[in-house]
Amino acid sequence: MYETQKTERALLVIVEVEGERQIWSSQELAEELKNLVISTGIDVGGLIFVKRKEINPSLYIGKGKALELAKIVQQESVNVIIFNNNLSFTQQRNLEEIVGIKTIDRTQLILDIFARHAHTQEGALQVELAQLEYLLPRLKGKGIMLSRLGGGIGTRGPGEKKLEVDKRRISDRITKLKKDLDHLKRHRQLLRKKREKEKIPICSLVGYTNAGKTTLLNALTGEHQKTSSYLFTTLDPISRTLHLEGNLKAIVTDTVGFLYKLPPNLIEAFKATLEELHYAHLLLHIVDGSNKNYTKLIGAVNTILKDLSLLDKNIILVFNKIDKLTEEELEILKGKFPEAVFISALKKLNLDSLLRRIEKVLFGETIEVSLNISLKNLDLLNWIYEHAQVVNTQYYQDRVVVAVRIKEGFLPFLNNGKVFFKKT
Ligand SMILES: Nc1nc2c(ncn2[C@@H]2O[C@H](COP(=O)(O)OP(=O)(O)OP(=O)(O)O)[C@@H](O)[C@H]2O)c(=O)[nH]1
Ligand SMILES: [Mg+2]
Repeated sequence: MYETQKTERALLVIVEVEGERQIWSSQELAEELKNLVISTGIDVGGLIFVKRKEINPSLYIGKGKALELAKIVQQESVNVIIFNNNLSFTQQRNLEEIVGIKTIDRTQLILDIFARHAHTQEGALQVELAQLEYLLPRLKGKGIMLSRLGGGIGTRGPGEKKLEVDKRRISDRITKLKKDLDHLKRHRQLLRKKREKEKIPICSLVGYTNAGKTTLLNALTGEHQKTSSYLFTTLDPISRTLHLEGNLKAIVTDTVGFLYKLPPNLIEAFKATLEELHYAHLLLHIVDGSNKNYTKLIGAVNTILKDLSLLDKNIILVFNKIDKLTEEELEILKGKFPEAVFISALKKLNLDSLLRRIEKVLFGETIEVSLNISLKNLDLLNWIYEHAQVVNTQYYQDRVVVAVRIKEGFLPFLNNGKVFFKKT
């Protein structure tokens, strides 16, 4: 459906509005915008900082600044302007009239990256939904040039053919996409029910884009999922089995990366996937410990977790990429976050202590108990041999007494099977 066009060169615009609470400095925002743009395969041709007392409703920036941009466009060979802010349709159209080239905003840029990286049916449907929902309110009246609106950066829009359809058909398509997504959601619910029956706990990886979530999933489960320094590499979360000590198992799931000011309609479109996080027994919040902005990265992720009502989950904070830190830097970090785990997913450093922590949260401490089991209950005996370490067995006529080392998290399960145990 999508075609890659010739290489584009972009002029990036970072607008700082006076009085707006700025968590990130303009330089940091510019750095991130650059990385996002590079992730789309577009060259960065220039960078402009603009300070505004307030947003200009018709142009976002001032007329003078817009004319300045038009001049730069003529001098430098750039063919797209990318704002780090979100523009209204009117602002976008008016700007384009002045600068003479395509002008897109932060949401459109991120939608474009997502469109490139969605490979599964569900991922593609979610991105298309977000793209059309972004587009729809921008279709006011007749005669709007859809090709300029819907085409994303020009490479990954919802396709030429779709751009010719009218508002009505876009609405119909949105309804259809929602229905299809709902269908997939039900399918996932079935899978989840099956897992619940099997009593396998779920551990989900969350974190800022590029933190190393997929690298960690690969390291823990022997997978070979794609990782890269580009942002938003993972859009189609996968689940794999994690084998823990003593025959214990958990499911690890990867998640789409988070970002500061992730467009709300993207979160909305990905809600079904993100809702899965509610069923996780444990979240591993992965942080790129080598990024000097780690506090802001953690804050941005926590904001999204809060919006999704996930902050009351069991969460282990995991600082990744410690191979890039000096001993001293690592010690400082440890001092600041005594509860966190420090690893390198790439170099496989300290993964053991992460696994122990996961086991502890999911299954509790290992304790020794003695169990009194009827010999008729062979299923349970088999289960015990699978999930516990049997230390001693004494046979009687109709029953067996086994002393086992078992994770305390399993005790309620034994009790449901009406086995009485005694701590030894
Ligand atoms: N030095 C170092 N690099 C790492 C480590 N873990 C991951 N990386 C690198 O960081 C980049 C991002 O890794 P990914 O695993 O793709 O990150 P992610 O969190 O899955 O990113 P998205 O899917 O884009 O959200 C890749 O270039 C990895 O090789 C680590 O422990 N040390
Ligand atoms: Mg990933």
